[in-house]
Formats: sequence, C-alpha cells, structure tokens
Amino acid sequence: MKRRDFMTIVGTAVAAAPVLGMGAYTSYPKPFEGHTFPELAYAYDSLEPYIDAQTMELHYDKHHRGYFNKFTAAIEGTDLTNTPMPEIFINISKYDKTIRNNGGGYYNHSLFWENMTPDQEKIPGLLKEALVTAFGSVDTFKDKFGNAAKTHFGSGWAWLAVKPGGDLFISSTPNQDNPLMDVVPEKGTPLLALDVWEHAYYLNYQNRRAEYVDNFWNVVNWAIVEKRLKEATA
Ligand code: MN3
Repeated sequence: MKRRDFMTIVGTAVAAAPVLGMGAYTSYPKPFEGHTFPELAYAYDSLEPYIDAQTMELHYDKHHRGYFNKFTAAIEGTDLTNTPMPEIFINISKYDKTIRNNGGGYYNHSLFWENMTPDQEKIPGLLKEALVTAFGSVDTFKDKFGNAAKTHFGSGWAWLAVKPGGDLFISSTPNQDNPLMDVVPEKGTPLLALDVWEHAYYLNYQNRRAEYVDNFWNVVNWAIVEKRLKEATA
C-alpha cells in the first residue's frame, strides 16, 4: 500500500471535525476511498529498545490485521464500506459489538503506529504552546497522560484529544473504544494514542506497564500530533 493510502486512514480523523461541529468536509485531504490496512512507516526493530521487534511484528501483522479483517468482513455488503470511520464511530451505539471492537481496533492502531517514530524531533511550537496552555507545562502533560495510561484498569487506550471548542484533554477508554465514539463520556478528535493492552508490551516489559508508558515518550512523533491538532482545529 502506498503512503497516500495510509494518509487516507489518518485523514479520516479530520472527518470528525464536521460531525463534532468544527468545520466542513472540505478539510478532508482527499475524498474517502475505502477502508485500507495501513503500511508501517518504519521497520519492526526500529523502535527498539523501547518497543521490541517481536512485539511490533505480532502487534501489527497479527493483532492489527486481525481487527481489520474482522471489521471488513463484518461490514461487507453494507453502506459502511463507503463510510469513513469517524462517521461510523459517531453512531457506534447503533452497531453491534463486532463493528465497535474491530472497527476501533483497526482505526486506533492506525493512529498509534503513525504517532510513533524512530526519528524523534523536539515538540513543534504550536503544539508545545497548546500543551502549556492546557496543562501548564509539557512535563505536567506527560505526567497526566502517563498516569491515565498507567492507571487504566484492564485493556484499553490512553488519549490526548481535542474537543470541538479547541480544548485539549486526556482520557482513557476501555477495549478498542476511542474519543470519536458516541459511547464514551469525553468526546473529541484523537491527537495521540497509546495502546495499553498487555499485547502491546508484555513480551518486553511483562507486568511493568509503567516502564512501557515512560519509554513511550522516546518514540512519540510530535510532528504528527501537531498535524492532527492543526487539522482538527482548522
Ligand atoms: Mn493493540
């Protein structure tokens, strides 16, 4: 799959904006062209030592692909094959759990892979300013996000997201839920995703989720987080 196809998936995050009342569909980078399994932008071993190659391979090629395959099988022959994920999520309570769990798994991992990089650069200015405004400092943001990830009970995700009005917030969701879904208490557009299912860290860290979460900061792709913020608030 080509890079532009991956951007289609990430671009669907922008579609949340109109649903949430922040803009128009013109903010799409390009028209939605169907659900596709994203390519990884880096090698399995390139996030080591923070995320090991075996975990990356199993997580991407087995877990993520499994969610994608089950999701596409569940929506086969329905209108949902032509519906961007954010539009599905905003009505997710109307669909069965197969679509909620596997559609979430498909989408959340697509965001997660993209918001990590082996070539980390420092936090760009606009994002840094937004984090300082919302949380007081970047360190305080990291503490609060890390705490949400470390203390989330059971399987799920930690999020930095932006509300329709532009306010940033941190949340965690169970299973494969995300802030775009109508079933979650805190709704917004995801900017940064961290998978805290045991399959995301157990091979390397065993029960030490806190260490995995602390090491996540070494591989965050801040440029992508800022790009998502700009698109969501455009
Ligand atoms: Mn996972």
